[in-house]
Amino acid sequence: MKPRNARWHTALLSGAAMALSLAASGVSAQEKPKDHGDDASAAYQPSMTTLGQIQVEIPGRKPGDPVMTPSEYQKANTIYFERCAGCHGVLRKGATGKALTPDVTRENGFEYIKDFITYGSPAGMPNWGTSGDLTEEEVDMMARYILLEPAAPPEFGMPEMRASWKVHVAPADRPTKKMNDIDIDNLFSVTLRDAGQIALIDGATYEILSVIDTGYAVHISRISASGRYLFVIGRDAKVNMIDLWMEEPATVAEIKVGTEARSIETSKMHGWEDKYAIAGSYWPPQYVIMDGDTLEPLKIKSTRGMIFDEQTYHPEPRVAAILSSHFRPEFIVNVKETGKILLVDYSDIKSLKVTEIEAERFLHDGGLDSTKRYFLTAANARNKVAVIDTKEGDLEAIIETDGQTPHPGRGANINHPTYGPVWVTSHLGDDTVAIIGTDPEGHPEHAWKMVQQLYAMGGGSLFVKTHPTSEHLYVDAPLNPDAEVSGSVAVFKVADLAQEEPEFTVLPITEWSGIAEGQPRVVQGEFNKDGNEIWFSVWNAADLESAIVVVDDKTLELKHVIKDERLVTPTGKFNVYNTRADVY
Ligand code: DHE
Repeated sequence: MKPRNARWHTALLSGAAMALSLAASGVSAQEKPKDHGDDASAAYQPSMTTLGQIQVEIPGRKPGDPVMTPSEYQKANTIYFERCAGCHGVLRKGATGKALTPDVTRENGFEYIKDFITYGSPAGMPNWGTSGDLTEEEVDMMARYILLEPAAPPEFGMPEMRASWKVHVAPADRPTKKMNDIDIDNLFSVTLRDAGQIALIDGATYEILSVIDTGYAVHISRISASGRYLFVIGRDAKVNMIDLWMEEPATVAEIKVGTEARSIETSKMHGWEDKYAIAGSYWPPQYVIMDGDTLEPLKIKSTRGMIFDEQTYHPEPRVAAILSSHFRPEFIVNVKETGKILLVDYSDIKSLKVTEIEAERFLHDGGLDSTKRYFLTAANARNKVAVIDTKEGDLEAIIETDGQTPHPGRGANINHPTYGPVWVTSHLGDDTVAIIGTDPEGHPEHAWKMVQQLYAMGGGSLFVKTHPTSEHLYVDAPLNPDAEVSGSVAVFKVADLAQEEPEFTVLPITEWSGIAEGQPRVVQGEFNKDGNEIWFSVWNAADLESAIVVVDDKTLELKHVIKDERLVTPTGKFNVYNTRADVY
């Protein structure tokens, strides 16, 4: 097979062996049919682990219901929330996967369902039985479970939120000035996923300054506009608010905003800095606006409603990415299953005004363009990117990315030698990288068009990254099945993008980390404040050694390896300055 990018550099690899292995695994194969993904997108589906732990009753029995003991039902329910609800929905009404309500499942019957769970389907249903993920008994149990009415997990409204809300240090008792000598703007908050903690790491000395307990399977960090408060959300919907001015930064307030959540953000509009925080949940489907000093919950809004195009009711549209507008006092809220982007005006939350923009279904992650005026976000299961004008408050464009399952993180903004300012996303399902023009003033003919497609190492990419001072574009591939690909990063030189088939250099990050045990995945590049170095997580199993590898952006050489027994499963890294100022 001819590699798609035959001219890629191997100079930084340990030897020719890796190039051979990449070509042999076909990760960048020119001949690969367009619709043939590398399967990572199918594996990257939400797991509702917290919901799975909730005790549920068997819904009211009807004659002819399959026999299940309460303990079997509970076990099946846990498996369903952890493995199936991400695609088929908590209430089994369908999301990216089909509806599994009893009217549908009973029509198909027990044997059909059992086979389906055992063998999977070409449409994306995994082969849970033949893969060995579920035993024969478990498949049997799951087939009986989905013939019954779905269990409805509890709601989580104001009484539950207030009961979970704790202010550990009241605003009046907090310092009035910074009490430490930390260079806060160059601090990194690092997700220690399986430890349920974050590490605060100094961007200059690489020293772990502290490790702070947070929510379960902690997910992302965001920083208040002033840079003082760090907000962290766990998958169990627990939010920690950490005061970086304290002598030793610590949690000053916490709250649980639901049962399952993924996103948190804070108000950034001039005049509203640090005033509010917002968190979005997968279950219940809602978002909550909180006081920016204390996390007191002020306003909860449900996202249940009509799917934008069909105008049919969806009972559980999950809240995905939330960003803060720099042009209006608004939060930008992605509602996944209804395909709506909400502009939530926080200037008067008693008379809350929400602009509801029809975009595309299955909205996931996204970020701002270099002017911070436009929000570009992936409707990932539809292979599209929606663009919102945050100044005018309307939809600017919907663009096909010509790849499978775009996953930009917040994307990367580069100044393209041919097309001017552009925004970039890679894909989970194949090796393509889509470059989209973002400059309607200076380059109107290229604006909101996919102007170029690159081919990187392979599918399974989650994040791209650059910095205004960098001349490079970095593309990871942590979910690629090939260990050498998932342990490396591809780097394109921005100047080379003028060529028809730009080369990329491969950085063997895992090899540089010196970790030989396990199959660590290299994930999410994050620049330091000055933009002269980029950090990558070498994400290993929880009981094995992980690391953070620091790369010199000018030379593309290894600069430093951070290793410490407290660095358990590091994944996302959030540089305070870049995160608060939306620099990426
Ligand atoms: Fe994430 C961002 C959801 C799995 C690391 N992830 C996001 C966002 C959403 C999301 C909605 C955007 C938040 C925002 O901007 O407000 N993530 C999900 C899932 O539903 C999914 C697929 C499965 C799940 O059950 O959670 C999932 N995510 C993962 C991981 O497995 C990753 C790789 C490792 C981890 O720590 O869990 C992971 N997600 C991240 C990171 C970001 C993120 C690092 C922020 C990127 C950024 O640059 O802003």
